[in-house]
Amino acid sequence: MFQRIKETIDNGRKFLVTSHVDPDGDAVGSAFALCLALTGLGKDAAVYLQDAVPYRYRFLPRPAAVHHELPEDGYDAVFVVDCGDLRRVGNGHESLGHKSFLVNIDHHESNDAFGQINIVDERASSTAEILYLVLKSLGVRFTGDIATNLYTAVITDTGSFRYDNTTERAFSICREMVGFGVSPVHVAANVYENHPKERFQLLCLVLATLETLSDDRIALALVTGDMFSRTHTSAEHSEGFVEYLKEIDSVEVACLLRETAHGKYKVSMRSKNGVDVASVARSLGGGGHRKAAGCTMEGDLDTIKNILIGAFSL
Ligand SMILES: [Mn+2]
Repeated sequence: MFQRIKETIDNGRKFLVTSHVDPDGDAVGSAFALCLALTGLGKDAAVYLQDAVPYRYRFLPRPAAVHHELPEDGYDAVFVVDCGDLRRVGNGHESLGHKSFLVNIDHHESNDAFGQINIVDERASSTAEILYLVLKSLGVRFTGDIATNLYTAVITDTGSFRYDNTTERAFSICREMVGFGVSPVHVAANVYENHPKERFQLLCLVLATLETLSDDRIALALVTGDMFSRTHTSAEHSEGFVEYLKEIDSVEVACLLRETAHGKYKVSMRSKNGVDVASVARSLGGGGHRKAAGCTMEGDLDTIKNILIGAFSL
């Protein structure tokens, strides 16, 4: 299954690894791990991420070349990790789509197989889990740096082994990575206990907008540009807020609406039991996983709320 990836790497010299805008732990960890592995195989490799690495992932051991502007082409292949859709790469995705040989490694059910090689397994806990298997098949030596990236990717995408993508394999990969030198307490301290106090000032404003709908089965909260400026924060500080809404006992679906421009919102959705938020997100032009998905919506808030309530039919 991974033979074509091996041939691509064996026959190439220069590679680019990229992932999605607003990168999460799986995006950063997978991109860094793959780039470090390619470098370890003697290749010339670089990472391109449109957005800056969020503060909580800055401790991750990083490759020498991490770009936030798409570098000139000339790559033998571009690895796109953790992106269900090439547009999620952000700036430069069109030129990548036209000019490059793309290797798509992902675990989103909504992945549309945009690559020349597609390794997509929606049963994998994380892209890092698939990557682990790819790197094993390539005979990569797992350094402590690669292991820390893969471990962090798996724990963040499984919500620290709380979500239903938490499988025996997710645990066993993490166990193996600890064997390669990962310090779980070091990772947890950076990812979960390293927030600036401004995050909590922002959270106060966001929680003040909390409302529950459809007999308390839908929880909805709002983050506006004004809240970011009042608390001197940005989108990275609101990562994970939607998870708090899901902690309400009666809630089946949690939605966080983040204003990205006037009248434009990035909607993050999470579900607890049977509701498939990926299909709702897809019907609204977005994508994701059954229990964690997102889309972009435009218009006035009441209309958006009504569309969401109707779409979830709860
Ligand atoms: Mn992921």
